[in-house]
Amino acid sequence: METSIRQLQQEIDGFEIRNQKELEAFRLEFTVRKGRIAALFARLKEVAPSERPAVGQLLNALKLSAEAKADEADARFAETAGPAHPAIDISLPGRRSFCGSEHPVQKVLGDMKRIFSAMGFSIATGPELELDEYNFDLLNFPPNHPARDMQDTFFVSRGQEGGDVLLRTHTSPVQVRVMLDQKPPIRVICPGKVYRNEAISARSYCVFHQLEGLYIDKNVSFADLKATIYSFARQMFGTDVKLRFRPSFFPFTEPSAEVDVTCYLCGGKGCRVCKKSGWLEIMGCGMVHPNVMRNCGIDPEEWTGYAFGMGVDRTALLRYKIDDIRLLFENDVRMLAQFSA
Ligand code: 2NM
Repeated sequence: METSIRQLQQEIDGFEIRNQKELEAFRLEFTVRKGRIAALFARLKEVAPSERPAVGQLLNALKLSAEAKADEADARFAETAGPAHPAIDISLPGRRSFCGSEHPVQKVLGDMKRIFSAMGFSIATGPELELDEYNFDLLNFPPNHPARDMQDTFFVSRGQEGGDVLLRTHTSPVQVRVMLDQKPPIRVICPGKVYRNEAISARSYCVFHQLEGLYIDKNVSFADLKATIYSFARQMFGTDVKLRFRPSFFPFTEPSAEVDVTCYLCGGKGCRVCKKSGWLEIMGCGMVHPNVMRNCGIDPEEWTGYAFGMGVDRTALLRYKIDDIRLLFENDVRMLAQFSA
């Protein structure tokens, strides 16, 4: 009996407990009610009565040392690890994943792109970080034009070799790149983000979206421009809208015009949105200036072209009854979720 006790003591002392699993195994083998220590206690009745007290003491010492070893290991793990069984309720329903939706600006841009694509325009894109040369010089902006001012344009670095770097203020530099790259006939639209350094309010923001178009071919006339804009406006704003072309000025077109559409909210009767005028301004346009053609390697004696440019965000605000342009750029899912299909 005493030999058995000594052997078991050696086994207990030699048992390595390095983790919860091993601690569990240790307890199952030695200290539980049907463990090996309890088995030795059960054999106590086989011992001669005169020796029982002494053997009993040995057994008690064995039991205490095993329990102390287990408690020591337990305390050690409690310091380093969390509970053996983390509080996970596997009966809880899982988190629902949610589906995204198209941004209102992209919905409007999508419609515009579809309409012009059906008319034979291809889509061109370009960098948002531009060179002064493409954003202004080649587009016939005079050196001291106010748009080149710090107040209007975000300059990223000035005095770089190759010219000032800026955030494009319109998508026209994309059209410049197309003209420099391709021979006419050219028929492209250029959608994208543009940047202006102006005061931020509910109606204007430092970033917005534009879609510009360019058509260059033989004998392109202002009548072609008007027909294209008419077709676009009827598809975009409704078959019964009327258009109004007002003379205007842009450095890159001559002649130039601004285009109004009869207010599609009040039908032209006059409301708060059209400021009682019955008209909404939708774009600027004109015949591409011969200087721009020449700057981009196209002979204005051989080719003519028209160009137009429109804002996208204002149409999105009107169509979806959003009252602050900043909501379009905050990416708040509570706002975006309202435009899911
Ligand atoms: C507008 C209005 C009128 C325009 C001109 C050109 C280019 F590159 F051909 F010269 N691109 N975009 C243009 C013309 C843009 O936006 C209000």
